[in-house]
Amino acid sequence: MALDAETMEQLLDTVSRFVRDRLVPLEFKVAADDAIPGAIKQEIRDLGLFGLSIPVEYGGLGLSMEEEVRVAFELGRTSPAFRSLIGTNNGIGSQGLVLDGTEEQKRKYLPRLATGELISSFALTEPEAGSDAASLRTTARRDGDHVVLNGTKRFITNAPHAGLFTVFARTDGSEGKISAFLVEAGTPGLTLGPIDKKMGQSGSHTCDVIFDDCRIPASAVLGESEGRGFQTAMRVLDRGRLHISAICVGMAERLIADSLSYAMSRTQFGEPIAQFQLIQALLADSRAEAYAARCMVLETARAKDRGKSVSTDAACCKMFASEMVGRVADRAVQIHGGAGYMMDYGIERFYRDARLFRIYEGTTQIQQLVIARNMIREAKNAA
Ligand code: COS
Repeated sequence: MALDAETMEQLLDTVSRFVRDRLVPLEFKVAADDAIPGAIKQEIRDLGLFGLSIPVEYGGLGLSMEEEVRVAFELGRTSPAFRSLIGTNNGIGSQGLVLDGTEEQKRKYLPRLATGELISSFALTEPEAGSDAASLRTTARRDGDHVVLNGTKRFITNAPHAGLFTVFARTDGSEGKISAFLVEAGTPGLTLGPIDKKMGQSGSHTCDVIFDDCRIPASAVLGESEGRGFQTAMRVLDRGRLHISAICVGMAERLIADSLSYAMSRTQFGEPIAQFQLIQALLADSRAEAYAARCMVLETARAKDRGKSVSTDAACCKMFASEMVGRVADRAVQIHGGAGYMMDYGIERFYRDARLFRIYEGTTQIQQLVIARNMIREAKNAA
């Protein structure tokens, strides 16, 4: 544990109150404006939420995985756009640096990521390389003391706001293996596409990142050596998948609370609908599934903190929790009936927002593949 029990409880209490009192009341506005108010961004910075997972020596809170997922349970209880704002700095945008960056690279960027002064993005996905991340085509050609990047990255979360990109590209100096590069916004040859129009998660932004003869110093390769980028990406995703799972749990718990409260106040056939067993079944199924996901996430986070490799279990969590919140959101719409379908109640917004969880940081099908492949490998190793 990074924090003592009392400090951790205080942090959870602060985040929980911040979510309830400051963020939840803004959900409709953020969705309508497709933007998080500047004052709220500053409050999020002041709370230290950009640096949850960044080590203390670089200005972050340095939370353990268990502590991080417990904070994520709280953050999940509101529109995911708020979480997305801090998501890349805590997850896929910073963890490559934390895991594999040189000391100089960490000192240069992590303190500003921890405060939220700098936003980071993880540029892996391409138009032709989504689930098959290893087939990416962006190239990194060595030219003296420089590297020249060419290619297009797609659906890159927070790219419109990012000051730093971790870019995955195929290097000629490492027999076509993938390397990760730290590229700053404003570098000539780096341009952004228009902001994508999405099904949900308004207030969180993605866009293409285009490299056209973008020259960066050769020292911008993440870590000491070329050719290790794919492993870095996979390790970053192992961690990110746990964080996303915890967000799914938080959202499910929020939807269950809203559904219960609606079912207890909405009267039909002369009784609150919560009295009807068919509604009770919907509530109970959601509660049991959310509880199962919470337990899985905590158990896997604790195992990671003990130093265990959790690639398989993190994939199990991501698969189960993201599918679970999809079912819970669907039941929440059903319990709310016509009101669940109307924009004024906000439930349909969560239903759309939740859909992304089964897709990003590895689709459900990719999690299945990771789980089964690891099972087969372990069985072969044990034989
Ligand atoms: N940790 C460390 N290294 C890992 C790893 C992990 N969790 N998973 C794989 N690797 C390593 C392997 O050990 C292998 O290393 P060597 O080349 O040294 O042997 C290398 O990475 C390639 O692994 P593998 O052969 O399994 O790669 P594949 O291309 O067959 O498939 C999947 C890998 C499908 C699992 C990967 O492409 C993936 O996760 N895809 C989804 C991508 C994703 O989540 N995209 C979302 C974008 S970010 S929002």
